[in-house]
Amino acid sequence: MQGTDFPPLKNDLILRAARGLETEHAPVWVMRQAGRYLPEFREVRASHEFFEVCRTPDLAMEVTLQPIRRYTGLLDASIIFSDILVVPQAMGMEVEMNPGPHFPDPLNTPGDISKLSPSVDVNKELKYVFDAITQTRKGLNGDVPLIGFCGAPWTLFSYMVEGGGTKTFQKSKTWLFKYPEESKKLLLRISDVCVDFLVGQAKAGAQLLQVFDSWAGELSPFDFSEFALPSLQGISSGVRSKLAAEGIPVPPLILFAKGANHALPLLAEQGGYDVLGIDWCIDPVEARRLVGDKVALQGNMDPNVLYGGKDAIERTVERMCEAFRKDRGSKGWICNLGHGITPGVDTEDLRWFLECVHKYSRN
Ligand code: 1CP
Repeated sequence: MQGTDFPPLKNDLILRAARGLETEHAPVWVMRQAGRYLPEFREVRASHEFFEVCRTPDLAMEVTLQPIRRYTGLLDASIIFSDILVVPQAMGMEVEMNPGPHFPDPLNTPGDISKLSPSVDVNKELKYVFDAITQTRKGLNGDVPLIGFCGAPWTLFSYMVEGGGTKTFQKSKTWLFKYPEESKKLLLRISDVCVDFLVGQAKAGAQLLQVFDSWAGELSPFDFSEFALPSLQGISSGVRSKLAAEGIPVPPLILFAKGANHALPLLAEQGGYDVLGIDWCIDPVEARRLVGDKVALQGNMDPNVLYGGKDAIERTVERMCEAFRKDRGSKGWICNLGHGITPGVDTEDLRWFLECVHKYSRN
């Protein structure tokens, strides 16, 4: 909990970049950096179920630290090992991981909302995440900051309604268009749980907080404003006010609304986040033009470039660094991929990516 003595932080690059400040080189981390592309991760997973790793602080810490150890001095942040689907679990839904998410009993109609727990005590249901964060923050020994996270309400809503991953979003969109008022109520209910969950993570020791709206790009600009935006604003304002009420400093808030680059001006203006993540479908110069100086940016190399070999990686990183640094030097950019790293990437190719970022983003 807050007040726990943590080792002093030795690398605050990402905290400075998130506040729009100058950094010696762009801080870099990789979404899904603890994952199946790492042999040491697969080894842990061979003898432990996915949610067992999430629920066991020793194991969650171990896999969170794996990429930090392997890429010593090259990664500027860690992200707690967990999943966005722990929130639907805390709300009373059963979720299996085999190997993708599967909900045996999804929300088929608004009548099913009554199956959710009427109120969620995150300090009880998600205590294991808070414990993992506190323990991992100590285990990091101040080497790099620790990021906490949650899924965005629209993305979680789609899993809860579809019962798993989907290509068409047919069921979740049926809800939006057939039951708009019930959908909005459910989205805000998810948002309230996310607020308490992120507040708890900050109190447990998370030094930045990221909201993953992986399916934001499935919504039209109108529907994004109508359905996704209010719950995203609810999260940023709720986290800020609840932490402030307890006299706890608010960590930088990052929003990654994948595929919703059309919403960058709106989110920079009204989202309430310090950093906006961007995917690879927008040029960094254009993204900066759209958001002005209001927020820092995070991104945005296409993760599949990591399959293109060392030359392709170097050329792409050099171009990306030039674009993010154009006219503003090293201010307000956190380097990352434009989405999570995938299981087939060669660990040495990721190392090369990180080395190139250090080289080409240096002042
Ligand atoms: O067998 C395994 O180990 C399963 C693979 C895996 C991993 C490594 C899953 C299942 N989740 C995770 C960890 C995870 N998930 C992290 C850990 C921290 C890190 O980044 O290192 C994080 C941040 C997530 C977040 C997450 N889970 C998102 C948002 C980010 C994104 O990639 O868009 C989403 C959409 C999920 C759902 C999920 N969990 C797992 C899978 C395979 C999926 C996606 C399935 C689908 O495409 O619908």
